[in-house]
Amino acid sequence: MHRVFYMKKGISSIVAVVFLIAIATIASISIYFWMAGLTTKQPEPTKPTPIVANPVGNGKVLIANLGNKPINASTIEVSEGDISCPNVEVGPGEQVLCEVNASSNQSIAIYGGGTGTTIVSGAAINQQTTSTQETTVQQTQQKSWYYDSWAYRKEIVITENSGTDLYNYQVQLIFNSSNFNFSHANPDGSDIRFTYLQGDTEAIANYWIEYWNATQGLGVVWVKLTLPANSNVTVYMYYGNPSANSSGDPYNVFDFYDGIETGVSQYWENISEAGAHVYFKWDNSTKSHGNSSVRVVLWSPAYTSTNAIMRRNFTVNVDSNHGILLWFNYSQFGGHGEPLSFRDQYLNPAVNLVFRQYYTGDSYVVNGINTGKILTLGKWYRVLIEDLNFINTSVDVAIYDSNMQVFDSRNDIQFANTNTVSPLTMFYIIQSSWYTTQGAIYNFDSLAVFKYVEPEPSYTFGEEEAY
Ligand SMILES: [Ca+2]
Repeated sequence: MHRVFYMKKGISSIVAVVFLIAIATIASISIYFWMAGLTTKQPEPTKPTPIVANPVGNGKVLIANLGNKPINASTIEVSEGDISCPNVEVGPGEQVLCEVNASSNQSIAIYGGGTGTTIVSGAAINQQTTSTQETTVQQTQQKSWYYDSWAYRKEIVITENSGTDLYNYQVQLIFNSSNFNFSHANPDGSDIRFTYLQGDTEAIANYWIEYWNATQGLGVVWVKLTLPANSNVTVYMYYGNPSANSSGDPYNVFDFYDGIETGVSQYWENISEAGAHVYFKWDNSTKSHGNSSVRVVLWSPAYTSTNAIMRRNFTVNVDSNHGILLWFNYSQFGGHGEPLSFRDQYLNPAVNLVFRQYYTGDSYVVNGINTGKILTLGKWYRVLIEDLNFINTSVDVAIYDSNMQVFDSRNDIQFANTNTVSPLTMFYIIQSSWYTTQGAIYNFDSLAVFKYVEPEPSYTFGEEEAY
């Protein structure tokens, strides 16, 4: 018995070990497949992106993306009738204007972004714009207050004047001591925020502070809005929160923006002719906005027609419905430096907007015209170019100093050759060759493309409200 017992016990131990190994192996395999199953699990369904629809009359509905993800306007649908929206991506805080074909007294549901429903009445859609504005006024009086940690807000009514529906249009707002109490906001404007009214709902509007100086009592801010033709949009500017940090982002505002914040990007291309010298450097010691700008040294050592050229694709087609913004700062004049040169894809000089100053003491030149104005070395200037209609030669150029005071402006600039290619697709900086001893050295920053129509939208400021 003992012997058998021991033998049984011995066999039993081996069997137990084998069983343990088998169980461990099976468990490992099971856990492996369970984990593998987890990792290949189907993704969570996309959460609905909330939208709100605001009838603006004349068969049109303004639809706003209240979520934090883009939606595609072409996927917006209605429960009854037809809806026609531009096939564009509508980012967070952006709006799109859609046309709705609904019967006069019908309530329809509008779906967007995979999602939530908003009910609007067909009667509201079809009513005249004038009565819609009355409705908006009543809704304004309901006194929503989007940012409840902010002490003040000011109503700004934006009016579309060109008779065209403007999608995601960058409205340039000028604040001064007669329309704004700078002492109620942070000295650098870091607490300002913008919303726009959609029915009785406020939605965040994207914005960028280009300039803000409380001591001087001057601010320039770009706010992106969709504006139905000949209609008003109500905007609220919030301010009065000392602990708020700046949140404006030019990349969310402009059609194109390059702030040179993370080095000279791969988008800049050196297409210089042989022999030309190009230094194109990221520079965090001199900048107009953010952390850095780009420092450009272009030099053509030969006394021949050698060109040093850097170019960057705009990523949008720049035509008469766009404007261009740029900040620049010379540290050396020289040669035929052309820091602002807008040409077509064939480098067609007929659409070249030459902007240059040859040497210290010379006045600068725009499109071959001596302006009689002398730029100062080491100072930032801002140039705003609007009405880019090269075919009709009506380009407007305004130069501002670093305090946003007008330094010079040139309207309806004429070009020698009106037979030009439009739109512009690239931005060039060019140094021609004629002087062998030095080239131009300058920094530039905040290259932006914005939408532009004439007449531009206008705006009126309401009274300050306290929370
Ligand atoms: Ca910058």
